[in-house]
Amino acid sequence: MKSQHATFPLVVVSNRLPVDRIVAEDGTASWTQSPGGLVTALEPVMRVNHGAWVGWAGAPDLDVDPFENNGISIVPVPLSGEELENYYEGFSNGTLWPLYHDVIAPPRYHREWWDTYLAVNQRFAEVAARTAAHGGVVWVQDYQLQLVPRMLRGLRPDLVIGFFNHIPFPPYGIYSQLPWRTQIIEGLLGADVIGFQRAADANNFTTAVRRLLGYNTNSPHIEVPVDRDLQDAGLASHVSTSKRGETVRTVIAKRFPISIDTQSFEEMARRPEVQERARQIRVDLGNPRTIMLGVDRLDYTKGIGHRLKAYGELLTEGRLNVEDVTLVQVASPSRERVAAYQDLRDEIELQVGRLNGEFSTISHNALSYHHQGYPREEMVALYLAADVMLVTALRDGMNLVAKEYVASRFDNDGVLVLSEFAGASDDLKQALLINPHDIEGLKETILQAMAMPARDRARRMRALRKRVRDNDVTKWSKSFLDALTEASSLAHAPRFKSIHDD
Ligand code: GDG
Repeated sequence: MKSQHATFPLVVVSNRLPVDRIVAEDGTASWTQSPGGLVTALEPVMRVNHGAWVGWAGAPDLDVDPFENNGISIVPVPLSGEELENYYEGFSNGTLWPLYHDVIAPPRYHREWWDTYLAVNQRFAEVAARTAAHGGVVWVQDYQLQLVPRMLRGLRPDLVIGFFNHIPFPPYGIYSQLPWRTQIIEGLLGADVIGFQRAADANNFTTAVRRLLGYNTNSPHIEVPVDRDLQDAGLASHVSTSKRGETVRTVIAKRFPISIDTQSFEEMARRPEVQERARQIRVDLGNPRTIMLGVDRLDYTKGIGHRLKAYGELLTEGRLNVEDVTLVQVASPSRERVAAYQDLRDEIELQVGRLNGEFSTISHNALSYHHQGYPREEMVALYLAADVMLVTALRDGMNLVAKEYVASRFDNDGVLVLSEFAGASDDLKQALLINPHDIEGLKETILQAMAMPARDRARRMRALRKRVRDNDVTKWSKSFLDALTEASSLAHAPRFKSIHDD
């Protein structure tokens, strides 16, 4: 048990801390901030509020004391190798991930995975409870930690608690498979505000609450009966009496679509060396008329196989020619210890090998495939070089790649082909929207994108850019934190400062 440490008015809790541990050759360790939209968005507000970030440090059995990094207090939660196998690779990525993505892959239900998920969530809740100041705000992130809100409320009824789900929430017919479906719903309802990417996700959640618990709902509000023990002890905050005469807390469940740090992508794209790199990429690819691009974590939800199938058929049918077109696919390594991901890699690489074997010439490759991660600058150069961006996810909470492509195209050029099953399609209506299961439709849309006149490309891109400029990640975090502030003022807790306060 760690000694009592400082407490903070704003605490973010996520599976992974926003820092990476670097060990030098001489064995000395240091920390660097890992790049990511979430930390970029939350950094300013956390600095102003002396915020703390609770999470796992990225290596098994690493037990380090809290420390400060870039003005944010970092509070590590240690996890053993076995816990990571059961809680992270097992329950989070072998059960919840496929279940929440419409069972694209079969979810696996193991009681020992669940037991560890419960124990690890309890540990996160305890660390968060020790870290938050009286009346403070705690914002829990994502599907690995769905039990934390309720556990935390039990430990610290004075807190204002938010939860944001980065992935979809499935329809009840699918969700109801989960043997622990009621516990998860109850876990989430410990929060005051529960955020989802799409209105459909919030609706699915609310339906599950009604079906499983029978609570009164009036979107976006859910009435959650308050534990009588807490009431008697005077510990229940923000309660009212429902029409049925019960004492209830009101929980808000609604859409808060996440975004990116739009400005930083545009700034990077405007840098002369990034533009030069984009030109060089085109030359290195043999100066094709059209460069198409896919950028994804190598994940079965991203529809990479569907994309390759459509592209391969267009080549086979002679409707595309490798002298004119190249598809660059960045498939960054992901969850490599989970069996389904190893199988997916084999399948995709078989497809890539076949297409290149059959269609590439000495001077032109059908596919330029990369199973590696790249620096942000290289990604932006690729976005700038790509005439057509292919986002063909079978199911995706949001899909930030689609927004990053748009943010980078300050030249108002390029065509975004976007799956209607990605949350981003709610906002980015000026993209060419596709159903990735409809291979014929996808093929037609690829050809349409390649043939689109410059004026139409510019018109669509300008409209897309306005959406992404007007709705960046700072606006997202502000609207979520504002909803929490409102909940906190109702609960008579001290209001924490927004970055927009003087
Ligand atoms: C989850 C949800 C939701 C990828 N390869 C490289 C690289 N990336 C970056 C992209 C983008 C991020 O990773 C991927 O974000 P996505 O949103 O596309 O997808 P997930 O990783 O599945 O994220 C998703 C998101 O959470 C946020 O709520 O949108 O639906 O599944 O930023 O650029 N970045 C660099 N090198 C790479 O090789 N530098």
